[in-house]
Amino acid sequence: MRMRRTVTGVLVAMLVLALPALAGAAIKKRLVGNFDAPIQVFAPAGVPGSTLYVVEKGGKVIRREKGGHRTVVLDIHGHVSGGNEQGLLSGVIAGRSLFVYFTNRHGDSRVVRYRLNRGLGHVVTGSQKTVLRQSQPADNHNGGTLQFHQRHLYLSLGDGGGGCNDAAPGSAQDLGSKLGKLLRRDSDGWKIVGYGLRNPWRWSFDRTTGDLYIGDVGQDTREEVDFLPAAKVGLPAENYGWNVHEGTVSHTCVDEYGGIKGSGELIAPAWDYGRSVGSTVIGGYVYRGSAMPGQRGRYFFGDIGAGWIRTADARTLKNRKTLGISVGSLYSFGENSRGELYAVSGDGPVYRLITN
Ligand SMILES: [Ca+2]
Repeated sequence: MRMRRTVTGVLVAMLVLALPALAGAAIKKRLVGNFDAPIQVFAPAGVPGSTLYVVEKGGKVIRREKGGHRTVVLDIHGHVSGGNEQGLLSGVIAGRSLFVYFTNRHGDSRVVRYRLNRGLGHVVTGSQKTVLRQSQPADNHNGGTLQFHQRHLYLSLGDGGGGCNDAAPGSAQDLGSKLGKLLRRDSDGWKIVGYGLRNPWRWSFDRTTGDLYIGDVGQDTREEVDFLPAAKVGLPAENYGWNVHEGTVSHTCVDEYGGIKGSGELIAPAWDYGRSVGSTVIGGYVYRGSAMPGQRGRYFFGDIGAGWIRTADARTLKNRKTLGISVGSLYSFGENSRGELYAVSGDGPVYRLITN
């Protein structure tokens, strides 16, 4: 009897232990460090996997290295605005250039390039050059992430704010405006790569395939993740539909400022969701690292309003799973040089996502 009970107990224990393995190893968050309102993290190719550049909303870029050693790479706190959706919002390093995207003291958007020293640890004094100037009619929808991909700098810009694209009326469908766009910097200036975006706060390229994923924050109805295969990235620009379409729902805005414009292919979201699921999508990354082998090829994203983090199949966004972790004030995901994933909380913590 005692033996039988023991055997049964062992079997139950084996089954219980096997379940997490069947479902994929549980994902955990491991604290990297606390920062002052961190808003994004990134790392250029070639730096060690332990090196992370942390963008602080107040105006600093901090390099965090193995053992926790920190260096202030850039400090422009005197030049950025401090509104809710304003500040230093994104950065990226390409070669020895550091590009930063921020709202200046007047609330207008700027992209500035700095030269870095050989060790990529500090900017060279006097090296700054403004490479984008965009006036902002309102303090919200400054959506914006810089990415560097195949020798080009990219930036997402929100529609200028207000409800229903009212602050810069109809900007997202206006091919003469940089607002509500995904932009690429070419040798002869900024080109529109995508339009009809509302507030593409966080977006990324799949570092392996070059596919594009955009988390476009919705208004009152739908949050969406847009997908574009690598072969379509570039001209002609695709149309993501705002403000005629909010996710898969149409005509949520009364004034559509002339409706759909241009000849861009209309791209429906790969996945969109309503208010019962979340309220502010935070676009993430397709995981290409090695620390979470069961997650390779899965797209990680979140919702700052609902507080969840999910994974989904790349491309289709199907087979979605909610992770058993949450990150308060989730402003961004980020990758290190080896494709390991991080989650950034505006409350201070930066976490690495791991499975052990
Ligand atoms: Ca859309």
